[in-house]
Amino acid sequence: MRILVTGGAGFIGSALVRRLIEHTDHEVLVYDKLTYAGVLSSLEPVASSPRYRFVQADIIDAESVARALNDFKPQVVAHLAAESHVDRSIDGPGEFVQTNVVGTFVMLQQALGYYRGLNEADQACFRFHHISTDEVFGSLGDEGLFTETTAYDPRSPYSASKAASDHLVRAWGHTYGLPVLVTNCSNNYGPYHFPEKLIPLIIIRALNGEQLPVYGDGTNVRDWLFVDDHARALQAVFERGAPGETYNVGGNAERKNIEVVRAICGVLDAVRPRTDGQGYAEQITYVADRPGHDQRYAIDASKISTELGWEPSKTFEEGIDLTVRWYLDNQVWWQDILDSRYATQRLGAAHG
Ligand code: NAD
Ligand code: TDX
Repeated sequence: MRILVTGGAGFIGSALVRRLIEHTDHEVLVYDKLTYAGVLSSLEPVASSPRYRFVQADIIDAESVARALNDFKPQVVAHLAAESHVDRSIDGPGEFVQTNVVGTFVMLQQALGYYRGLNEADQACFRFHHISTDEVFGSLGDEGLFTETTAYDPRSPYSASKAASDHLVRAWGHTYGLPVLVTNCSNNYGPYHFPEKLIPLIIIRALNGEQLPVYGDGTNVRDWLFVDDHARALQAVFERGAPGETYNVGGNAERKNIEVVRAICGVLDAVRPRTDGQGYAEQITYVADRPGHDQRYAIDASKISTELGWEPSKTFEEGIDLTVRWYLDNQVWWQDILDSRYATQRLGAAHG
């Protein structure tokens, strides 16, 4: 198949593209604006493949989107391009509305025009797969899980913009008959994760001898999924998922933030001990909470398991060990980001 991946230079998009080029016969066109979060070196492992192409463009630019669709003629649009960081959405929500809401609207309109121009057989194969988040469901207490029918209750500018885009995608399915798929996934982690997010930020700051900032009391819970498992889920959904359906994707790996930070410190203590004999946990510092900080997210992933046979392959302990070792072995990848784009400073705290 030919698969157009928006946001393919990002964390999850690049994992999907590396998987599709390395483990399938599919052809891939990455469509990416290369914002601060777009990192071309994440695609270096597949850049020389004849089945891989790249175009630098904005999803808000309807003409560029139409050109990419008509030139590449994809069977699948995997739409991952988004502003993705909750803290940045607190500081500057406008970009989130532009890219996540208006950008998704442009993608839908252009995909619909392209779809209508296909013959019947090609229409039957076409899928518009929208990649979204569990944050649209809001925040859980100690009990319960998000299912595909949980009511939407987004609470941050980021999750509100993703919720809006999910609604647009489903509306284009119901109203215009565009064959859409939606996936809502929990927190991803793994190699090539941009250093603004908790796990890479903690690894890098630990290695640099800096404080490890834990928001609030560190009891907030996230359900962690290794990014390659998410890429495998996305492939299962656009290859075998039923049009119009939503699938929740999660890692069955709920951890409090403080447990995540301590787990990273534990791996580092074993693999790269501090030279002064102290443990990395000495660097943990509780800091002012994120404004509107959601307490707990947790996914019930039984639908994708039962219907498409997908399961996460890694435990959190295996995944975090692998991830810490990847950051130790790939300092060139993240040092370049620290030097040129973002140096792990606090974001999103000013409005608390
Ligand atoms: P990311 O921030 O790492 O990457 C986003 C990519 O989109 C970047 O390459 C960026 O250059 C590109 N992009 C941004 N604005 C664009 C625009 N206007 N036009 C074209 N390209 C643009 O994000 P990620 O963590 O890889 O997330 C990918 C998708 O998955 C997002 O839609 C996000 O909401 C969703 N998601 C993320 C997670 C997570 O834990 N990271 C979990 C669930 C869902
Ligand atoms: O320095 C930090 N200290 C800290 O305690 C950072 C950056 C975060 N945190 C906390 C906030 C969250 O409770 O750690 C948790 C994880 O934070 P992030 O890595 O910013 O992720 P989160 O806000 O949970 O959102 C992520 O998962 C869902 C992605 O960024 C989203 O794109 C995805 O939709």
